[in-house]
Amino acid sequence: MKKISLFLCLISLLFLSCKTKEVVKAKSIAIFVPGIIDNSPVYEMLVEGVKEAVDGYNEEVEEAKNVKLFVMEAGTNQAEWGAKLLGLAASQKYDLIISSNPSLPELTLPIIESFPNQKFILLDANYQGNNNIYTVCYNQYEQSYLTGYIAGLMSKTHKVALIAAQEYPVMNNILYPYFEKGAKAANPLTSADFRLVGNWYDATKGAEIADSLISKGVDVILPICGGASQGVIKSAVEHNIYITWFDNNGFAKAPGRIISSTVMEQKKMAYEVTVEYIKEETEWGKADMVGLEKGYIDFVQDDLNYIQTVPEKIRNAMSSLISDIKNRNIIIQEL
Ligand code: RBF
Repeated sequence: MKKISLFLCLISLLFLSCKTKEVVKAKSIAIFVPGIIDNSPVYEMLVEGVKEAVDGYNEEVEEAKNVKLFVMEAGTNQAEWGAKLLGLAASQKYDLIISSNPSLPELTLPIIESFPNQKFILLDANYQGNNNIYTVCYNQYEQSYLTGYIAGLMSKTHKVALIAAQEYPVMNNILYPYFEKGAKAANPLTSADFRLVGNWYDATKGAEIADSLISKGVDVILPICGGASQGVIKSAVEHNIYITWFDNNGFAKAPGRIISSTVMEQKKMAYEVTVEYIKEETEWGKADMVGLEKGYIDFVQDDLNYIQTVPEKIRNAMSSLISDIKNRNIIIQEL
């Protein structure tokens, strides 16, 4: 009798321990970088934010509950992104794939059809109503307008330009038009040129385009071209013209030449959405929109390089425009 009850006891212990294991099943996350991390602020911030959230969580919990993290750099050949993303989902190793790019929702939809358990959090993207996807989109109307506005105020030749890596809907419908709008609002005489590198990495081509724009009188350039931006900065330094920087704080890249940093708080956002996911609080199917008012778009005003490079009068004009947008006295464009 004693033997039987010992046996039953052992069985129930075994059962309990299996159950406990099931409860603590650790989550696994993959970051899908559509491009290369280096020199792409949006991707640098994405990876930093997710890593910080995972590391912070793992420090607090027992090892069995540790969230596993894998980073995939999909590279610059965009034709391969779909297959690489599909490969990640098909491995069924990752509960969540987190990424950042406006073109991502389109790539995930056929994958979700085949792998209905695969969840995606997509930043810098906008897609509503699919229960496997949660997106966050930044108000880039505000971000581009503010950038154009300071470019227009600082240009002495009244010729500014945007050098883009490639054309895409957000670039063609928001980033360039609102950069131009801001520049003209600052000074109606301003013209805003638009040039394409053709990829997100070629710094030599970036420098060539900048050189040619400068030879035509352009004296403020906004580069949105990943690694190619390095070439644009090099040219700006050589010719003593100005750069307006986008997405993160770029003042240190060329002190005295960078006149603004219009940032998206993607690191903070990546951190927050990862924590939310780990806590199982993600609002699947939702598309969040955030801008200046909520603090996820910002214009850096306290950097010493900004204060030293931009005259006080122009800094005051920027400060009052920013307050007007925050207080909704001026609405650039609702999302
Ligand atoms: N931004 C980068 O900084 N690096 C990239 O490699 C990059 N690749 C992109 C590829 C595609 C197809 C699209 C639509 C956008 C890409 N972006 C990239 C731009 C990014 O999503 C965002 O629009 C800009 O960083 C401006 O905020």
